[in-house]
Amino acid sequence: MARGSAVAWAALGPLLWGCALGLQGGMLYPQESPSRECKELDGLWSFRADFSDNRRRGFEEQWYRRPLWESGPTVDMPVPSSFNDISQDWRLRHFVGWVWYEREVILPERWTQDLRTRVVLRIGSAHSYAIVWVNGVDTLEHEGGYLPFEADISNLVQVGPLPSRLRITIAINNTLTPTTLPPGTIQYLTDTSKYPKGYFVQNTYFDFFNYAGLQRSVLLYTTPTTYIDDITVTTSVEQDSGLVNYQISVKGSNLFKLEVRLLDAENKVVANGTGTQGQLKVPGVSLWWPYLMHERPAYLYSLEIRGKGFDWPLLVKDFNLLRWLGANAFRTSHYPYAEEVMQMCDRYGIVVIDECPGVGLALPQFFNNVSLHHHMQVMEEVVRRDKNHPAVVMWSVANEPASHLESAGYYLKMVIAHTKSLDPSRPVTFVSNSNYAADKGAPYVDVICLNSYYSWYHDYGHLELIQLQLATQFENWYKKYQKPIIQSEYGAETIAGFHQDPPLMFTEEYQKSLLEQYHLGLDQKRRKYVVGELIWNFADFMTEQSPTRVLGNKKGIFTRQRQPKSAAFLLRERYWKIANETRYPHSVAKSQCLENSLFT
Ligand code: GCB
Repeated sequence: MARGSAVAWAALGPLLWGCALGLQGGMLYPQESPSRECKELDGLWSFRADFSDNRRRGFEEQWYRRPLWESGPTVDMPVPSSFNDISQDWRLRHFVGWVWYEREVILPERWTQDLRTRVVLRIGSAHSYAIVWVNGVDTLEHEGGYLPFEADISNLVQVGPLPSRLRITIAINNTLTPTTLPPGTIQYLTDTSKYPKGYFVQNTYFDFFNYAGLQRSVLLYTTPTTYIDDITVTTSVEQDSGLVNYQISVKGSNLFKLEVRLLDAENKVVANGTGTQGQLKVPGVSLWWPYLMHERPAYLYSLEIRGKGFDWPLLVKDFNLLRWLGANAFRTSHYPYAEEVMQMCDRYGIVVIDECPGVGLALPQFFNNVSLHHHMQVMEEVVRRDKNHPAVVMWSVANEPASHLESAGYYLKMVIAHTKSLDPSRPVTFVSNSNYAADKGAPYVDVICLNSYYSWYHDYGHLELIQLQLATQFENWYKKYQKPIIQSEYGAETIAGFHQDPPLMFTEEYQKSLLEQYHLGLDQKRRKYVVGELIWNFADFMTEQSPTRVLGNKKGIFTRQRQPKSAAFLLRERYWKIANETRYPHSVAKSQCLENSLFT
């Protein structure tokens, strides 16, 4: 047992209570403590893609039985990263099928000899289906990228006085099918006058490159054999006191004593408790509050992590840019981000709409029972992982599903209801681009989130129409549902360095003018029922190749290298202005004071 295990939330987050997860066990972020050790396996792994016609040679030849180099050539592959961007072999960039990763590890003797130690292998994410062997033994399988999974491997490593060398083999399949999330289809092209025999392509229905591999950290960690498996924290405020309800799940034994200590940001104990559940009271609490929170829940901003391969320097740069802009929120479009990103949001006071990989639900056949079941399971995994983050203010179960279909209406109703049963304390939404009169999922959401691209995907160049069309959009939706609305996407493709005045599409001037028109429209409704605006997108990002994408999606306010386009300065002015107005509603003259106080 982690003696005196501390429940260390300096921050008070939204309420979450009675979480009814169907999943077995918790998924706490591994942290070192006097009773827990971590061993990160980031770095170089051996790698091979299975280029055989049926992509199954690895299974037929049982590559996991022996070191990978014994069954054929391997290449170096960094973990975490997406394998697509690393090699000069174009076939790997577009590879669909099984890839194999392997890493040997030497374990400390106390991990293998002390039977009171539990050894766990944890994979931060593997996109999309993964099978894991430890020393050739089938140990773990997981479906779905973007979320962590783990297995207790004590039995495999505590096998007597053997050398403490461990071989971890992970086979990952990135194929997207009608029942994966996101879904996709494999299309065989059978006209032999155009395509070689057996030729197929992976079709996807979303707008980002299907990067794959071990994109987040892999690690080993230990716990005692009696251990804390999960913690659920919910909070509330009573006058100037913070109330922290906790529920702790202990596994391995019924014989334990649990001391609970609540630490503040400076590691000072601010409250104590005992037992697996209870309430801690913190008098004179300073509440977690979103950075630059306005009178409305959010003024939001969307963020993309390069190739999904987790990378600290890029992450810190992105948060510096968010602060520079004065943005206070984003949506995890369109899949859960790394846990380290969520921790940064807690620390920097950035509000998050936590979106699952329910993107590309574009075809009727994607709304089937198998997918529905998997989608619910994914929401369980998202809520289990992120429930204790104060930054999370809402769950999003999907982006732009074909929500005009009857079958989609039922499907969304079920996923939303399930998510609410997992976390009754937070609102749930999905992001719609359907017509207000046709949308079958909107009745079930708490907040309406809308994507629209006026004067971009239609009425090309006609910026003068934006205000009218935006007002119509808001009024129609509000009249029908009377729910708060977030403009969850708007923007324009912009190639940095393209200039034209008067503005033409693809230039920096056009992006700026388009945003200005949207902002005029948003300001009309901002103090009424529109509670957020998220520009698409924070930075340019890679997509599949197509005639409408010039080396990826260029709707970023920053380039993929994180340099500002002209619109970034416009936004910076707008966000700081809104922040100052809403923080100091009676003295707009203080225009720079907030900015200065935050940066000195
Ligand atoms: C959308 C999608 C987003 C795309 C964007 C675009 O509506 O939600 O994934 O990247 O439009 O730029 O077309």
